[in-house]
Amino acid sequence: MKLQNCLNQLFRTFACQLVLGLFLLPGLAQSQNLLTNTPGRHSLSLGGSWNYIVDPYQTGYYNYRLEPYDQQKEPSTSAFFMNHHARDKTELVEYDFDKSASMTLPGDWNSQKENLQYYEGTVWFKRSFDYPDLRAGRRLFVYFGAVNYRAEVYLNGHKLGLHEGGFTPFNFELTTLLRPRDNFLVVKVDNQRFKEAVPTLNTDWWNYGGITREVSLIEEPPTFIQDYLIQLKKNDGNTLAGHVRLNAAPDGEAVQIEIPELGLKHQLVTHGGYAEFEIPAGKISYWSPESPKLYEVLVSTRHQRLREDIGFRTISTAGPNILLNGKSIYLRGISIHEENAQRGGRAYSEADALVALTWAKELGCNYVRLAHYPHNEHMLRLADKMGLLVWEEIPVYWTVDFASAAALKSARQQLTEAITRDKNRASIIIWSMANETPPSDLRNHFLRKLIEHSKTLDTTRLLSAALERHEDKGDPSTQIIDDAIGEQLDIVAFNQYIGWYGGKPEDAPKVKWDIRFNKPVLMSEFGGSALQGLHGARDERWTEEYQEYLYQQTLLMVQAMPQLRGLSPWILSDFRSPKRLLPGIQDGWNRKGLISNRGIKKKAFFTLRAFYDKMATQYP
Ligand code: GCB
Repeated sequence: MKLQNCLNQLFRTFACQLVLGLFLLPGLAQSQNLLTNTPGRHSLSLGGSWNYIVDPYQTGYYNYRLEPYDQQKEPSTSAFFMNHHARDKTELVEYDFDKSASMTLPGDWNSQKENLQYYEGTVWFKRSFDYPDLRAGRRLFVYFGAVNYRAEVYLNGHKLGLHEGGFTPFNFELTTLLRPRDNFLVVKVDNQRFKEAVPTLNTDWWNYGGITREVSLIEEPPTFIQDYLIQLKKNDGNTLAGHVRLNAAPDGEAVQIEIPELGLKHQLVTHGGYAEFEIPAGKISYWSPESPKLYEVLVSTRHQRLREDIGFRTISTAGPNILLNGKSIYLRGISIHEENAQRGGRAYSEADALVALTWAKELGCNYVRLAHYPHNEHMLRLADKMGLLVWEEIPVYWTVDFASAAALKSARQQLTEAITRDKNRASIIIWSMANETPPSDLRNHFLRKLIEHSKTLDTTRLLSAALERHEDKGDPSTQIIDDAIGEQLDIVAFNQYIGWYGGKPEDAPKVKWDIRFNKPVLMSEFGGSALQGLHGARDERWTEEYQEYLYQQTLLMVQAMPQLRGLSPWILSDFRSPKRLLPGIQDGWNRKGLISNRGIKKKAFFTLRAFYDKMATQYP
């Protein structure tokens, strides 16, 4: 009897692991399988109206013993992902997507529904669709631009996988579960903050929840082009280098790379679904902010052809200089959060991206810092077209749990997904690992792992992180930049708020800087808050005059810093932050924008613009 019990137990454990494996494996495997150049693929948007259920107790996920339904062999019809409807009048069913409210996706829930403004927790989304025409052998994927923070995705009652990280894309294959009609896709979204998440519990921005970027169905042939890289080789403006990866393929699959305008046609043959190449670039025109030249690139196999507009430029450093196509440049930048302040909520559309980048251009920028997480792909594609250099960042922000293996795993995954998605964008010159993280051995280890990891994914960009300065104990007028992680970075960037969080604006030009690296240096943030329309003396907090004066004084300091190769002041426009609570002034907004949440420019906008106009002529 004892033996029988033991065998039963063993069987249950095995069965449980098998079920867990079946449910979870696709999710774990997904980030290697990210489809890139999605705008160039055959796809169908699932944007529009989705039904949703707000579920703060996760009633649709756990039974009353708090056991997850999706880890049971035959999930109960009480599980919301079963999208069950009562078969007759006797059956008890306590949810109904079709009778629940709806919201428009992509979009966050906080800005769309007043009662969800502060909500952090689980919301279930459901959308039904038909897909009658999937030809034999073809494959179908569901692609999410981003879901904040944790997404569990189910089709027709079966789990496709799980994704964590609120600002990067992921996809799951649907093919075997698909029906011609009446499919139901259910997504459980949870934006609850937690310590080991990236970002962690504490941030200075709104934790917008939801399916915040586009959702689409992408159809592929049986053997398809998963991903490719095509950029100028590191430090070599005459060679195009990269690789093509098929989803899986026998050896010997032929791939063709074409750039018609350059008369370039190159044949590759895959080994294990993968091929690398180096091709003479010929008479190529380099991409730059002044001349953002993009070429039509075609990548094809006998099954499919993908097209994409790609620019080519080199980026490197020499001592304190940043060299774009071999020429020293000064980065006239601005930091940007991904928010449409006027409409309210997370920015998601190309039109949103155009508003922000047009403002940056008006400000005289040649560069933007996309803070504090990877932005929507629209931003990068537009930056490529408009000629803006880009700093892209992952949300390793402030007090991420550097001791946690789960946090490191998540940060690595977000970095992988960001670089995988954006590595062909000429605009991106910097991958940033972190923002204002407190130095310690654990932090250094964590960031080193990320630095090593990013080098395995892309060697052509410069690596940086927004660090902090500290005061010289013996001489308070001296500020030191010596964060040990700077040794591993190509560019040392630091944030400073002299005149706002400490001291007065007029202290700034008196500061002596002791920067202990022979590398290019960027001031990745400075600034102060002003309520647009509030006027007063230049020493009166919150007035436009205070902010203007702070910019004037900081820019005097900036001009006396010979190692500095650029700035990205904080920030283009006011943005929502639950930490900013001063009534009548902040009311839930961080007011450091140069433009208000109504789209009105503050005085400091023009101060910075005048400085950038001057820099553009001095440092063309
Ligand atoms: C910082 C942070 C940024 C904040 C900003 C502020 O140093 O990097 O996320 O929003 O300061 O306004 O205090």
